[in-house]
Parts: sequence; C-alpha cells; structure tokens
Amino acid sequence: MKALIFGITGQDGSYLAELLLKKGYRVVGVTRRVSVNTTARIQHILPKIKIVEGDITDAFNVNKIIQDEEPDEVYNLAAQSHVGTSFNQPNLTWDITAGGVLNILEAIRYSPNKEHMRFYQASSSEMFGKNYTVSDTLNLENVMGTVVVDNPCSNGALGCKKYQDENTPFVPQSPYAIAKLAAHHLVRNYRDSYGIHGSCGILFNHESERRGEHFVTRKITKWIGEFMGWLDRSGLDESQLTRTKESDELIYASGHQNSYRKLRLGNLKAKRDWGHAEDYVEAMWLMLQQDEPDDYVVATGETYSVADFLDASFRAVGIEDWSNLVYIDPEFYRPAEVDYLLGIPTKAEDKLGWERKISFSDLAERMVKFDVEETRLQRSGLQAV
Ligand code: NDP
Ligand code: GDR
Repeated sequence: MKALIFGITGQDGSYLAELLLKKGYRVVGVTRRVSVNTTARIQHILPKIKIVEGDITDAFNVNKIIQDEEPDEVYNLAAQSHVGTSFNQPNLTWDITAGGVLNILEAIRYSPNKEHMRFYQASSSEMFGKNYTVSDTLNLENVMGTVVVDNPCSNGALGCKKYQDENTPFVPQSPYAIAKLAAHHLVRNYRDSYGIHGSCGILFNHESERRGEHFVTRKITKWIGEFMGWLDRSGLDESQLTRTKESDELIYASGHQNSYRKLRLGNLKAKRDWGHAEDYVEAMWLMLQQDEPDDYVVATGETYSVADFLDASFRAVGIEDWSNLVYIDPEFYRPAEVDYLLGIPTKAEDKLGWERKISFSDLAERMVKFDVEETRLQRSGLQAV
C-alpha cells in the first residue's frame, strides 16, 4: 500500500507517517519550499520515506503529484492551521485551507485510479464554533466512563449536558473555521457527485511534544521548560520569587539581580476537549479502512479550560500557584472566541473501534517533561530526541 501525505512536516503528519511505516506502507510526503528546514519532526524517518516538493495551493502541481505517485490513500493534513493567525491572514487561510482541498479533490476526480483511491480530510471541531447540543437525557457518565462535564447549562436544568457530535449544526467563528467548513462540504459533495471515497475526521484539539509552539498548550509547556531552566541557572527555587501585581510583566526573586518575563496568554476561560495526537492519527487511518466513506467526531468526551491546563502543567513541576507567573495580554485575545468544546466520539468508537489512550493529565505531564528535558539538553549542548 502507498500513502501520500500533504502536511507531513506538521505535528499530525509526523505521527501519521510513523504509524503508516509501522503498518508496512510506502509513504510519500509533500513538503513546500521554504527558506528554512521544516523537516525536524520527520528527521528520524526521512530515510524511510519519499519526499516530493509541492504546495497545496498550486493546482497543477497537486494534480501532477497525485497522477505520478498513484497512491492508494491520500491524507490531507496541510492547512494554515492557526485560528488566531486566520484573523490576520484570512485570504491566505482561505487559499490553503479551503482552496487546497478543492485542488486535491479535482486531481482525484480526474485520476484514472479514482476507483481505488481513498481520501482523508482533516476537518475540525472549530467548525462547531459557538454551537453545541444541549441534552438533559444523554447520560454521559454511562457513555464515556469518567467524564468531566460542564454544568449547568444556561437553562439550569438538572442533568443538562452540552456537547458536540456529528449531528450538531456548524456555526464557525473564524476565517479558519469557515475555510475548514467549506472543505468539509466539498468532500461531502465530491462523495455524492463523483463517488469519491472521501472521509472527514472532525478532530477536536490534539496536542503533543511535537505541537507547534504558538498553540496554547505547547506555549505553556515550552515556557515552563525554559522557566525551570532559568531557576536552575540562577540557583533559585520557586519559594524565593517575589509576589508581583497582575499588571507587572516580570518575575523577580528576592536578593537577585535577574528578572524573567512572565508567560503571556489571552483567554484562560475557553474550554477545549484535549487529546494526544498519537491517538488521533490512528482514527484517520481507521476511517480509510472502512468500505464506505463517512465523517466522524474524534474527541475524548472531556472538557478543560486553559486555566485547567495551566494547573496540570505547573503541577507537573511541583508549582501549585501559577497566578504570579502569568500575564494576561490582550494581544492574545481573538476577535471572536470559541468558548466551549466537548466532543462525543461514540460513532468513532462503535464503528471504527477507536479509543483514546492518553488522558488529559498524562498529556500535560508528558509535554512538560519533554520541554523541561529539552531545555536541559540545550543548555548542555545536546539535542532532545
Ligand atoms: P500543523 O500546523 O502542525 O501542520 C500543518 C501542515 O500543513 C505543515 O506540514 C505545513 O507545512 C503544511 N502546509 C501549510 N500550508 C501548506 C501549503 N500551502 N502547501 C503544502 N503544505 C502546507 O497542523 P497539525 O499537524 O496540528 O494539524 C494537521 C491538520 O489537522 C491541519 O489541517 C489542521 O488544521 C487540522 N486539525 C488539527 C487539529 C489539532 O488539534 N492539531 C484539530 C483539528 C484539525 P510547513 O511545515 O511547511 O509549514
Ligand atoms: P485552537 O487552539 O484555537 O483551539 O485551534 P489554540 O491552542 O490556538 O487555542 C486554544 C484556546 O486557548 C486560548 N488562548 C490562547 N491561544 C493561543 N494560541 N495563544 C495564547 O496565548 C492563548 N491564550 C489563550 C485561545 O483563545 C483558545 O480559546 C486548534 C488548532 O490546532 C486548529 O488547527 C484545530 O482545528 C483546533 O485546535 C481544533
């Protein structure tokens, strides 16, 4: 079997490539020409995969790659994937995140191998935006095992639950989410119109040690890693830090010259359903092993706020109270926010046999440990693996 991955240099692309290699696939990855090397996440598997140069916004190029490679499975993970950036660069986001998908679908539509080719599109929980389903009958505790449910809903009904699943209508809140929704509908339309075997994974947030450094989880764990390095270098421990005002942007230590820049964040109240990327790429592959194409929610069934992630991450280095270490910066607030995401993956569990293995607290702990170790290795002139 041969798989073609658009977006192989990203977080998910790297884990998916590893998974497919383990399953015996020949893997071809598309990378775009950039002025710096972007293959850090796949460096360790480069000898085992084939790399072709391409950009998803170039229709001729996408078409040529698909006709030349004749893959059995095509995974599209390429996107301008940062929601905040999409407000600043909506045109670019549209061209890559929506237009790029159309280019792939057209290439598959006219491929002589269309009948044998299967396509995965990376849809997103951001498409739900500000919408959720309210149920006072669904017993999430029974469906999901241990579940953290945000309660009560605005109507205050006892046992009222808020969640998103495949039946929740989409109300996207950003140029990114709108582009993803356009792509999602294009896949459905090409399935209905031309019989293309195209499936969309509506994936909720998934993070990892390889997560991009501008997403909130990695921004937090990376900062913690560097901060612990600063404490270590300065011969300090947390108890020596001086309590500062919220408006103060720096951290000081009593009797010490140095100061350190606080972790700058935006909205800490937003809630997300966070899993680990390694679990989620398995669901992508499972979708393409089904006889019939379909769309699936992939999530954990739990929701936590950004503040909860801060709690879990700081706890991993023994810090209980982080309020003195975080500075709230309006720069990181978005013009429109998605306040609440909690996905119900029952369909993926039942039909695909998918299950998530890594819990929220393990996720935060793994990321923090990795970043603490990475800082330590950088200081000693070595490199983390
Ligand atoms: P990343 O941002 O880590 O990776 C995005 C990938 O897209 C990179 O390989 C990037 O290449 C590539 N890319 C960007 N623009 C182009 C272009 N014009 N042509 C070709 N390649 C391009 O994202 P993730 O791995 O986190 O996510 C994978 C996909 O899943 C994305 O589509 C994302 O929107 C979606 N998604 C992610 C979720 C998550 O929580 N992680 C949840 C739901 C959906 P380069 O290295 O050159 O920048
Ligand atoms: P999200 O992820 O927008 O959910 O999109 P991100 O980590 O960027 O934001 C999550 C929440 O944290 C709040 N936040 C901050 N976010 C960032 N990036 N930086 C900050 O400093 C900060 N402070 C608070 C945000 O406002 C938001 O509420 C991710 C991406 O991977 C998408 O590609 C994917 O489709 C969705 O997840 C599902």
